[in-house]
Amino acid sequence: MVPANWEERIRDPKIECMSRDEMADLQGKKLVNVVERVYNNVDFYHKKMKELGVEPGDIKRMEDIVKLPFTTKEDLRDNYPFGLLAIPKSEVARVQGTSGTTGKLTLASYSDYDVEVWGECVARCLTMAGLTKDDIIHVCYGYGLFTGGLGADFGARALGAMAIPMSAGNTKRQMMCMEDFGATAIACTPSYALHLAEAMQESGVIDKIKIKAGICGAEPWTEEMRHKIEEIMHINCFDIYGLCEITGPGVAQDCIHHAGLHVNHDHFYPEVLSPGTGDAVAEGELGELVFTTLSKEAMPLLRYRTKDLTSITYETCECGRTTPRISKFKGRTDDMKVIRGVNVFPTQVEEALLGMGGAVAPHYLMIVDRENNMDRLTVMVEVDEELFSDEIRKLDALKNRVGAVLKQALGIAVNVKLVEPKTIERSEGKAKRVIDKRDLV
Ligand code: DLL
Repeated sequence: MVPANWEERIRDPKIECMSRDEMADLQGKKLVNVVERVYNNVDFYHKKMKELGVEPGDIKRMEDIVKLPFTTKEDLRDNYPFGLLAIPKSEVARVQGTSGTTGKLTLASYSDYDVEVWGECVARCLTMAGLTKDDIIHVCYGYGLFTGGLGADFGARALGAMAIPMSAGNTKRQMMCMEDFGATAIACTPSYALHLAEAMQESGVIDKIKIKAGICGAEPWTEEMRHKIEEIMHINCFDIYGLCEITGPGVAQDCIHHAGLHVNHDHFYPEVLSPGTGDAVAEGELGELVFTTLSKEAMPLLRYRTKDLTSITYETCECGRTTPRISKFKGRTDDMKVIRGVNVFPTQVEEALLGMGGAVAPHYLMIVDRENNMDRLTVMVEVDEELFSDEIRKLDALKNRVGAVLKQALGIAVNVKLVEPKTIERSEGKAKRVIDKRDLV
């Protein structure tokens, strides 16, 4: 068991600005500890390590991590719900799950200490966004098994700030509470932030609201989308990342320089690997993000394959933090669509549409189906209502322009469907950007 005072924590600049060697030493010690714990307490890891011929004694320093087995989402499902516990069930303080709505959920267990570390990591992120104990954080991530709401809440608590536990939904009420309680920060998905921003603009409350920062994450989004939200709300938006298996939000976040997301690597050791071979890719190259939890008590994971695609840099950031930074997520290996042999991500569509200087709204939906045995991609995009009352010629010209921009960005021809504002369903949680009907035909 990791003693509660195992390492220095609480927003200690020493942790976030530690030299590489010192950090590697700390991480190595923690890795030795976690490997010993899972080998002795988790049948799954005991067997996996035996199969690979690895004993805990073979793991002496951080570089030895490559000897360890991977863990996949399927392994979590096979051991659902409590098969990967490294502590007695009676010591589990809480469980959290993924936000997915299909099939069995992915469940993760947390001890009291795990919850404390989680809150601490979110507090570091809030601090990175310039927030202090004097801030009022309006949380509209969902509360419940999903880690968004509670994670932001635990972070606000660790920071000493005030949390407003709104959860998602009822935009009018959200705006009223934001104004009445004097919220200074908002925590929600980027798609919901955009929806709120537009609603505030429409109802004219934008100038009455004191929000200065948005802590947005839980889904892939682009720099263009960040600028859009920032521009409407006059705030700074930060990209917070996490997953329930590792801890909820708070695994990583960008600072004011927006030059990648700083990973809290004293607790979550990142590797970026080629999804095919499982070997490390070069610094700056795109690969699958893999995490080993270094502090987790209840359900530690070795080399967990997140399926999230990013790149990593170890250069010190302008802000002074030495923590490695991962690039804004391009997507997941499993939300990448292969359309007529070309890899397509929703973020590419978002970037291209938002790069059109306001010609179209940043609300879109990709529909993939088949016609004459060929894959077909249709992108529905919202445009200004006025355009529909204008001459058909203008609408056609815009449609052609959008088609050309998307073809250039994606490398395939796209069927464009321009639709009126609010046609595409708004999401209060994670936005649904793609409907793939190919499995159905
Ligand atoms: O989405 C935790 C979270 C809540 C993060 C609130 C940030 C804010 P899960 O439901 O387990 O947990 O989903 C995890 O969501 O593997 C990514 O694919 C995606 N994801 C999370 N944050 C980001 C982000 C929460 N900032 C999965 N950018 C992850 C891109 C993200 N994708």
